[in-house]
Formats: sequence, C-alpha cells, structure tokens
Amino acid sequence: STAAGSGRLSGTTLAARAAAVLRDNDTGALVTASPKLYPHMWSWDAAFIAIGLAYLDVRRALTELGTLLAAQWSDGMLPHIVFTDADGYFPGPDRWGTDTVTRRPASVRTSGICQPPVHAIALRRIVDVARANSAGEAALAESFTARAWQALYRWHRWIARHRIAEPQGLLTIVHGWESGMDNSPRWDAPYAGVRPGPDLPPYVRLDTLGVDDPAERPSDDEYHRYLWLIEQMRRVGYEPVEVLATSDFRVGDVFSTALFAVACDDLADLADDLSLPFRAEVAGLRMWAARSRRAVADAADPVSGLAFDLDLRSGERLRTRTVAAFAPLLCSALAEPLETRLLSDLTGPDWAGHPGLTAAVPPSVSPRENGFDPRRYWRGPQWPVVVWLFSFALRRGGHTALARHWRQEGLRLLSDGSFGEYYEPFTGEPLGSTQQSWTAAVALDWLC
Ligand code: 9WN
Repeated sequence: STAAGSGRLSGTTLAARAAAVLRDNDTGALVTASPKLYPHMWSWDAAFIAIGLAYLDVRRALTELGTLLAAQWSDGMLPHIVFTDADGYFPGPDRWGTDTVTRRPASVRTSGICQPPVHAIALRRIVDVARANSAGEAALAESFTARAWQALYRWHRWIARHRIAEPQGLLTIVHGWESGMDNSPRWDAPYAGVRPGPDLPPYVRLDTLGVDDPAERPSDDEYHRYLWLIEQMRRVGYEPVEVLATSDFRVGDVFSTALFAVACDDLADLADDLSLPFRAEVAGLRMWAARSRRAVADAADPVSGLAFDLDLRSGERLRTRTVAAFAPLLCSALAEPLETRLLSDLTGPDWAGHPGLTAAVPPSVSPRENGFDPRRYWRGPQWPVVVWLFSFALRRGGHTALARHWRQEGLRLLSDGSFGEYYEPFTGEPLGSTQQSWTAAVALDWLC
C-alpha cells in the first residue's frame, strides 16, 4: 500500500495507521500526547486529539474533552498537563507541587500553568463532524456542548480576567511552555532575563532520553530557566495575581491571542447555534474576540503585516521571524493589502516556498532567519499541528485553494506513517517523538 515504491503510504493505509496510534495511546479516559516522551494528557494536544477521535468515534472524542474539563481548576484555569500514573516525564506532579493548591480538583494531579485556548475551536469542529456523520452523533455532540459550555466559558473568562494585558490587549504567558512553542526564538530575549536562583532544587532531565538525539530538544540552559519559572510560581501557590507580579517571564503572545479570538467566537457561535440561554456571556465572548483581534492587528508591523510578541517586563517588541508572526492570518485581523502581503510572504521563498523544502508548508522559523536550526524543536522544524491550524484558518477565511494545497503538502510530510512530533524541513525526517497523537489526529482530519 505504498505509492509506487516511494515509501509513502496510501491515504487509506495512513488513516488506518493514524487511528491505530490514537487507539494505542488511549488509556480509556485520555489519549496520551505520545507513548514514550509524553505519557500524560496535554491541554492543547487534547483538543486536536479530540478532533481526530471524532472521525473514529464521536462519543470517545467528547470523553477526551470531558477528561480535560474535569481537571479544570475552580477559578476556571485549564491546566497544561493532566497527569496519568506513568513515570518517565519530568517535571512530574511532585515537582509542580500543585497537590497543596486547593483550586485544583482533588481527584486529579495537574501542572500549574496553561496552554493556548484552542478547545472551543475543537468542540465546534467536532459538532460539525458529528452532524456530517449521523443524527445520533449530532445529538451526542450537541448535548455535550450544552453541558460543557459553561466550563469552557469559565476558562475563557479566566484568561480575560487574568491574562489579558492592558492596554495592548495581548494574551499574557508566564512560561514559554504556555505558548506551546517552548524554545522558539520568540522567547530568547525574555528568557535572557530569567536568572535561576541558587536555591533552585536539583533535578534530572528525562525528556532527552525519549528522543534519538538530545540536540532535537531544548538545551540544558533553557531547561534550567523553565524549572526556575516553575519554582517561582510554586512558591506563590500558582495564584494568578501573584504569578503575574513575581514571574521573571511575562510576555504578550500574538499567536495565543489570535487563537483566543477565534475560540471566543466559536464558543459564542456554539451558544447561538444551539440556542443556549447565555446571552450576557455570549456578548462578553464577542467583546473578547474583537478586543483580541484588535490586539493582534495592533501588534502587526504596518509594512510587512507580521505581528510581533511583546515582552511586558522590558517593553521590548520581539521581532524574530517565526511562524507565529503570521498570527493575523489565523484570526483575519488585517484588512487588505496587508493580508495578501502576509500570504505571499508565507507562501514565498522565505517560508513555505523555500526551494529546499521536502513539503511546501511553513517551518517554525524561516530558513533565512539567523539561528534557524532545522533539527531543534521549535527553532526550525515543521510542526504538522501548526500547518493544520493555518490551513484550517485559511479555509475558513476563504483561501480554499491554498488550504487544499497545504493539506496535500502536509500529508506528504506525514506519508511515511511514523507520525513524528516535528519534521526536518529539507529531508522530511521525523524528529522528536514518534506516534505523536496530535500528528495522527491532524492526519485524520486531513484524510477523512
Ligand atoms: C512541555 C505535548 C507538548 C506540546 C507542546 C510541546 C511539548 C512539553 C515538553 O510537548 O512541550 O509542555 O515537555 O517539551 O512544545 O506544544 O503540547 O505534545
């Protein structure tokens, strides 16, 4: 079933393999992010995984979102990791020290930070998939939505209350992990201001054991800073106001802000669509969506249209050219001619149109940017989930031909069937973890 000896699997075989990855990583209540490197549930992975699951079993997809929502803290925060009993990942729940935090539900162990708010986007997608499947599945998805809506709203309200930095209106992150793009060069300048104290408790990294080559992961120096930030937050009990006041890292993230804008509208649309009785909440969501979209537009360079993060501690604009700078395309933040300008940049030779690429989809950093590293994590490789987000947004924004093209090129990347976490852009080699659940989920959404 490979295409003419190319080592590429046919669509049917690839879909079957993707389904097998999700099945193999399924513990019953949750699908782990990957079998070896990440044996727990990650917040934004879970959203994408749920979309993939919807093509196999809508009920199971809804369970995934339900498991994540059951770990929601009483103030509304959705934690970035929901831990299983598995060992082998560091920092685990003991290091996070969240067991003493009473806002965490007693039944689960979690981390103390969050990740990009893509969950309402996923739920809306699942409702659409369910409706296309059958009346029975549609009813399941709709009744789940009616039950889960307020929890998702409380998650959005937590962000609006605690993480929207005025006057810029960007979504604030307090750790690179909250962006989902851990060691992106976006965060190099802010991390330079993170100075681990001598009282940082010792630790041993485990993540480097889960990959072929430690150079595919962040450096030790970066990890030291990651652990220091956790230590700072642990000391204030992850209390949101105190975290903002004490953290060495406070950045307005354009990519997360764009996703928040889309997610707020999607959650509001779900309420309207199902005639849920939440008029005031829907008005709030529409306002947060508009405010976030405006913040992304305000962060955009007036000539190039690229949107740049803002270091809220130093006031510095972070002008590294990473794929996140195309955030305005995710939420249609910019009017013409800037939108077209951004699109031609992203499809041109600095990005997806670079002549050396195996698959013509955007890498995490432009190959023409200083410091681009084709093998190291968020510093250059292509990430299927990011490609999926852009092609999904482009299709919604009416750029259907380009969306179709990226779907096809994205599938080219995945067609060896190993479901890598990320890919070397020039050789197409899968890097990091394999059997990565969200990569399999993205394949299912593209194929089904
Ligand atoms: C830290 C699970 C997660 C993704 C992130 C990705 C990576 C974790 C790590 O893996 O981060 O949260 O240990 O490297 O950067 O986007 O959610 O797949």
